[in-house]
Amino acid sequence: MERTLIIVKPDGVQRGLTGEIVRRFEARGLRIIGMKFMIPSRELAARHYAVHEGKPFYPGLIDYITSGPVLVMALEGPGAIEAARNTIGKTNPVEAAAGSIRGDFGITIGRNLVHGSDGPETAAKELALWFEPHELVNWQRDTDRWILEDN
Ligand code: IDP
Ligand code: MG
Repeated sequence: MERTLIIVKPDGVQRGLTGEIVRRFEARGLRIIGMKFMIPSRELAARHYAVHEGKPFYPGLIDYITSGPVLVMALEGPGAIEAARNTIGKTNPVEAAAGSIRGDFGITIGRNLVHGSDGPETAAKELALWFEPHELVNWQRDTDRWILEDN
Protein backbone atom coordinates (compact mmCIF):
# COMPACT_ATOMS: atom_id res chain seq x y z
CA MET A 1 0.00 0.00 0.00
CA GLU A 2 1.24 3.46 -0.90
CA ARG A 3 0.05 6.95 0.00
CA THR A 4 0.15 10.12 -2.06
CA LEU A 5 -0.71 13.79 -1.62
CA ILE A 6 -3.08 15.33 -4.13
CA ILE A 7 -4.07 18.99 -4.38
CA VAL A 8 -6.89 20.38 -6.49
CA LYS A 9 -5.27 23.74 -7.22
CA PRO A 10 -7.16 27.08 -7.11
CA ASP A 11 -8.07 26.93 -10.83
CA GLY A 12 -9.67 23.52 -10.32
CA VAL A 13 -11.69 24.84 -7.38
CA GLN A 14 -12.66 28.13 -9.08
CA ARG A 15 -13.78 26.28 -12.21
CA GLY A 16 -16.03 23.96 -10.20
CA LEU A 17 -14.01 20.87 -11.09
CA THR A 18 -13.35 19.55 -7.55
CA GLY A 19 -16.11 16.96 -7.73
CA GLU A 20 -15.04 15.78 -11.19
CA ILE A 21 -11.40 15.49 -10.10
CA VAL A 22 -12.19 13.63 -6.86
CA ARG A 23 -14.51 11.34 -8.83
CA ARG A 24 -11.69 10.29 -11.14
CA PHE A 25 -9.43 9.22 -8.28
CA GLU A 26 -12.28 7.40 -6.55
CA ALA A 27 -13.29 5.66 -9.76
CA ARG A 28 -9.70 4.56 -10.25
CA GLY A 29 -9.94 2.71 -6.94
CA LEU A 30 -7.74 4.98 -4.85
CA ARG A 31 -9.06 5.26 -1.30
CA ILE A 32 -9.49 8.69 0.29
CA ILE A 33 -7.86 8.74 3.72
CA GLY A 34 -7.73 12.50 4.26
CA MET A 35 -9.28 15.64 2.84
CA LYS A 36 -9.29 19.35 3.67
CA PHE A 37 -10.28 22.65 2.08
CA MET A 38 -8.05 25.65 2.75
CA ILE A 39 -6.27 28.69 1.38
CA PRO A 40 -2.58 27.79 1.62
CA SER A 41 -0.32 30.33 3.32
CA ARG A 42 2.70 31.56 1.36
CA GLU A 43 4.90 29.81 3.91
CA LEU A 44 3.21 26.45 3.33
CA ALA A 45 3.34 26.98 -0.44
CA ALA A 46 7.05 27.81 -0.24
CA ARG A 47 7.78 24.64 1.73
CA HIS A 48 5.69 22.55 -0.66
CA TYR A 49 7.43 23.93 -3.74
CA ALA A 50 10.90 24.40 -2.18
CA VAL A 51 12.55 22.32 -4.96
CA HIS A 52 11.44 24.92 -7.51
CA GLU A 53 12.82 27.95 -5.67
CA GLY A 54 14.97 30.05 -7.98
CA LYS A 55 13.31 28.85 -11.18
CA PRO A 56 11.76 31.53 -13.42
CA PHE A 57 8.21 30.27 -12.84
CA TYR A 58 8.59 30.06 -9.04
CA PRO A 59 7.12 33.47 -8.03
CA GLY A 60 4.13 32.94 -10.32
CA LEU A 61 3.71 29.42 -8.97
CA ILE A 62 3.53 30.66 -5.36
CA ASP A 63 1.05 33.41 -6.36
CA TYR A 64 -1.05 30.81 -8.19
CA ILE A 65 -1.19 28.15 -5.46
CA THR A 66 -2.02 30.73 -2.75
CA SER A 67 -4.56 32.64 -4.89
CA GLY A 68 -7.62 30.87 -3.47
CA PRO A 69 -8.90 27.73 -1.80
CA VAL A 70 -7.47 24.33 -2.66
CA LEU A 71 -8.77 20.84 -1.90
CA VAL A 72 -6.02 18.72 -0.36
CA MET A 73 -6.33 14.95 -0.37
CA ALA A 74 -4.40 11.96 0.93
CA LEU A 75 -5.03 8.89 -1.20
CA GLU A 76 -4.03 5.29 -0.61
CA GLY A 77 -3.70 2.26 -2.86
CA PRO A 78 -1.23 -0.09 -4.49
CA GLY A 79 1.11 2.03 -6.61
CA ALA A 80 -0.94 5.07 -5.59
CA ILE A 81 1.78 7.59 -6.51
CA GLU A 82 2.24 6.44 -10.10
CA ALA A 83 -1.46 5.69 -10.57
CA ALA A 84 -2.38 9.21 -9.45
CA ARG A 85 0.34 10.81 -11.62
CA ASN A 86 -1.05 8.95 -14.65
CA THR A 87 -4.60 10.01 -13.82
CA ILE A 88 -3.35 13.61 -13.54
CA GLY A 89 -1.32 13.60 -16.77
CA LYS A 90 1.88 15.33 -17.86
CA THR A 91 2.86 18.66 -16.27
CA ASN A 92 2.15 20.63 -19.45
CA PRO A 93 -1.52 20.02 -20.27
CA VAL A 94 -0.75 20.45 -23.98
CA GLU A 95 1.30 17.23 -23.75
CA ALA A 96 -1.02 15.44 -21.32
CA ALA A 97 -2.92 12.48 -22.74
CA ALA A 98 -6.60 12.95 -23.46
CA GLY A 99 -8.42 11.12 -20.70
CA SER A 100 -6.09 12.48 -18.02
CA ILE A 101 -7.28 15.37 -15.83
CA ARG A 102 -4.81 17.85 -17.31
CA GLY A 103 -5.39 16.47 -20.81
CA ASP A 104 -9.14 16.90 -20.50
CA PHE A 105 -9.37 20.21 -18.63
CA GLY A 106 -6.09 22.09 -19.07
CA ILE A 107 -4.29 23.97 -21.83
CA THR A 108 -1.46 25.88 -20.11
CA ILE A 109 1.32 24.71 -17.76
CA GLY A 110 0.75 27.51 -15.24
CA ARG A 111 -2.90 26.45 -14.75
CA ASN A 112 -2.67 22.69 -14.66
CA LEU A 113 -5.35 22.03 -12.07
CA VAL A 114 -3.86 19.30 -9.90
CA HIS A 115 -0.77 18.39 -7.90
CA GLY A 116 0.33 14.82 -7.20
CA SER A 117 3.43 13.65 -5.32
CA ASP A 118 6.16 12.40 -7.66
CA GLY A 119 7.79 9.65 -5.56
CA PRO A 120 7.72 7.85 -2.20
CA GLU A 121 10.04 10.32 -0.45
CA THR A 122 8.19 13.40 -1.73
CA ALA A 123 4.86 11.78 -0.86
CA ALA A 124 5.92 11.16 2.75
CA LYS A 125 7.27 14.70 3.06
CA GLU A 126 4.19 16.30 1.49
CA LEU A 127 1.71 14.23 3.51
CA ALA A 128 3.50 15.32 6.70
CA LEU A 129 3.48 18.93 5.51
CA TRP A 130 -0.24 19.14 4.72
CA PHE A 131 -1.76 16.71 7.24
CA GLU A 132 -1.43 16.00 10.96
CA PRO A 133 -1.19 12.23 11.59
CA HIS A 134 -4.61 12.20 13.31
CA GLU A 135 -6.23 13.74 10.21
CA LEU A 136 -5.54 10.58 8.20
CA VAL A 137 -8.32 8.03 8.56
CA ASN A 138 -7.76 4.28 8.71
CA TRP A 139 -10.85 2.58 7.35
CA GLN A 140 -11.98 -0.51 5.53
CA ARG A 141 -13.79 0.07 2.26
CA ASP A 142 -16.53 -2.49 1.71
CA THR A 143 -15.81 -2.63 -2.02
CA ASP A 144 -12.10 -3.34 -1.51
CA ARG A 145 -12.45 -7.04 -2.32
CA TRP A 146 -13.78 -6.05 -5.76
CA ILE A 147 -11.10 -3.40 -6.36
CA LEU A 148 -7.96 -4.90 -4.78
CA GLU A 149 -6.84 -8.46 -5.40
CA ASP A 150 -5.08 -8.56 -2.02
CA ASN A 151 -7.04 -6.58 0.55
P1 IDP B 1 4.28 18.47 -11.57
O1 IDP B 1 3.20 19.30 -10.91
O2 IDP B 1 3.74 17.74 -12.77
O3 IDP B 1 5.01 17.56 -10.62
P2 IDP B 1 6.66 20.16 -11.54
O4 IDP B 1 7.72 20.14 -12.58
O5 IDP B 1 6.98 19.57 -10.21
O6 IDP B 1 5.37 19.49 -12.19
O7 IDP B 1 6.22 21.68 -11.36
C1 IDP B 1 5.38 22.04 -10.29
C2 IDP B 1 4.33 23.00 -10.79
O8 IDP B 1 4.96 24.21 -11.18
C3 IDP B 1 3.56 22.53 -12.03
O9 IDP B 1 2.51 21.65 -11.76
C4 IDP B 1 3.08 23.86 -12.57
O10 IDP B 1 1.95 24.31 -11.83
C5 IDP B 1 4.25 24.78 -12.26
N1 IDP B 1 5.17 24.88 -13.40
C6 IDP B 1 6.14 24.02 -13.76
N2 IDP B 1 6.80 24.45 -14.85
C7 IDP B 1 6.23 25.63 -15.19
C8 IDP B 1 6.47 26.59 -16.22
O11 IDP B 1 7.34 26.45 -17.07
N3 IDP B 1 5.66 27.70 -16.23
C9 IDP B 1 4.69 27.90 -15.31
N4 IDP B 1 4.43 27.03 -14.32
C10 IDP B 1 5.19 25.91 -14.26
MG1 MG C 1 6.29 17.99 -9.05
